[in-house]
Amino acid sequence: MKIFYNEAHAQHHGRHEMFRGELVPCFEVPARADYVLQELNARKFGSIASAPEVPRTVLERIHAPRYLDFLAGAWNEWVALDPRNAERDAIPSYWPIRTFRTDVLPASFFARMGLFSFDAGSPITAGTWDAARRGADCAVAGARALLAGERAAFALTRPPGHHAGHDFFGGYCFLNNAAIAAQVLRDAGLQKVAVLDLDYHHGNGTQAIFYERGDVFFASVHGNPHTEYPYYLGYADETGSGAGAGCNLNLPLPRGTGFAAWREALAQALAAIRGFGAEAIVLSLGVDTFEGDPISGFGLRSDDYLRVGEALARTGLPMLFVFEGGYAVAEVGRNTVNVLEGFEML
Ligand code: 5XA
Ligand code: ZN
Repeated sequence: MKIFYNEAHAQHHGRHEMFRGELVPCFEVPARADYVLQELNARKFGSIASAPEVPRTVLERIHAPRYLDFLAGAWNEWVALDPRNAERDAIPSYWPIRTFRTDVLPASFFARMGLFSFDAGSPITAGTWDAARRGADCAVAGARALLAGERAAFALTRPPGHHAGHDFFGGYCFLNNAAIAAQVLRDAGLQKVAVLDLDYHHGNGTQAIFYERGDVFFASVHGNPHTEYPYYLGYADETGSGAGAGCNLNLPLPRGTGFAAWREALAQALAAIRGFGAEAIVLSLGVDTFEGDPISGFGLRSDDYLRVGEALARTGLPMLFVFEGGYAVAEVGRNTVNVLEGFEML
């Protein structure tokens, strides 16, 4: 398996996020990727490389130019407002919800930060843009590895991506790595691609990006949004629209779900992907389904992730794994690499 590691990931290191009414230290920390890298090295797993830089036009296949402009300049704008801002992260606190205008790009930095986001849990730091951009490079390199004939590749990167939409960040995500990779596969000539999201949280950004398209199937197994983040998307009756009708499958499960029920949902998602006729799968690999995850509520155990990898391998489809969530930091390496090992062993 080819592994593309984002060497710039630690440049994104948020200090605080808004969580249940208070500012708390960020859950999404550089150590997460460090532990995965450590585990890959310990198991002598795959060849680990850095990824070449992709032109911005590749990002623009998924993200709005004005959103990319905002992200690229956000930190400098923030610090220009007050030099003391260099010591604190930028966190949005105003949002244009229903009845407000979103066509106007306000001059105010705070107003634009709210326009391009949906929560206060995703701080922008000095290195956020570089880390996110280099992460997208890893996802693209992984997609290109599949196109070159690799059976599987892994983009080991953070910040994660599946909550990021066409023109918004949130849920610790800024650029939608999985969506960018799926688009690269399509642009290279694959007719049908699937994105399968196994993170605990519904990948609202990925769903929204492909919702009206018939060429990219999106399937997700996740915590029921009635009670779980991101709350406002991820329900079972969202099945796609227009050309994408029937190409979106949400399998929400209640908090407390264990592996037996979870793997049945996985089997259902894989059957749907097979029925769609996907030629490759981009796998949003979050391991916050782990029983010890501090912000999630499923009960998967470390050994279960080996079985997950095996089930994915049985599809026989080329697979690009893209790292997403997982905050039981000390176990995140073992759980993630268990999926990859289960896949490789079959
Ligand atoms: O997959 N998404 C996450 O793990 C982030 C959830 C953010 C909750 N504030
Ligand atoms: Zn998650």
